[in-house]
Amino acid sequence: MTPEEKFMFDLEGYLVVRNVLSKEEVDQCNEVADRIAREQFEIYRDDGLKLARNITLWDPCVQSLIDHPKIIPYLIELLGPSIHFDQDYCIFLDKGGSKGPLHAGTMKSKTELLPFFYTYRDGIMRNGLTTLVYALTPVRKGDGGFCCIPGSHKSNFQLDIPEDVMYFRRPAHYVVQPELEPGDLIIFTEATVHGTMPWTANHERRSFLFKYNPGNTVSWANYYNIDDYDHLTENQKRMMMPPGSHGPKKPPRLEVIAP
Ligand SMILES: O=C(O)CCC(=O)C(=O)O
Repeated sequence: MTPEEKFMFDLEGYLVVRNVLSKEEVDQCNEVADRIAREQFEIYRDDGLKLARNITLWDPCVQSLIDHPKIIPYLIELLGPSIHFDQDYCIFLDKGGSKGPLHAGTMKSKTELLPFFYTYRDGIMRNGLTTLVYALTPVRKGDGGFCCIPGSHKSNFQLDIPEDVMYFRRPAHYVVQPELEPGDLIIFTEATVHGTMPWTANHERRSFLFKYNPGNTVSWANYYNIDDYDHLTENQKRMMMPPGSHGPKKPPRLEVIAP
């Protein structure tokens, strides 16, 4: 991560990294999606939302995104050397589709302790659940899709965001929707308030989401089973270990190997 990227992530709670996937990698993922996605959608809503979980089982090219060499330095910088792969899914949207309103942040639940946080101390950024969104189709200004409130990971007034803004009934200048080319990546901490604006473009939004935690925390209750996968890399195996840091039954979590 460059000093400017660290500055931007600390300032805004999210970052757009351009050209993480090559054209060949994007084409491969789109070809797999064309071939497989339709039978896999767990959610296929009339409004245009299509969502499937465990897309890393679709094809080796999707599995390879778990520890893509270009993302490992970002994960280590933001989560520390021990990383837990929490969950993966795709969000495809047809015109009119949306996954949901603005949500997450650090204070959205008054009762539940969420594993969403952002802190900085002694030169180290520490994040809870951190999400990578790969764009497989273009996202232009006003198309909708991923949006967030930059800087909200540090806001002390998250509970005061008005409901009509949360539900996109009233546009607010502090909600941004990044423009993306296929192969671009958004990295954000779930401590940043974010959501999915209704999709307005004629083409399909295709995005793959990969979520990670520090090695001793978890968000999604279903852990990965390494027996479901062929040819896991060493880093993939390490990141798929159940979360935790101590305990007699637990094999020592090994640090992710930097490329
Ligand atoms: O549309 C997006 O990329 C955001 C998705 C999201 O916030 C979620 O799945 O919880």
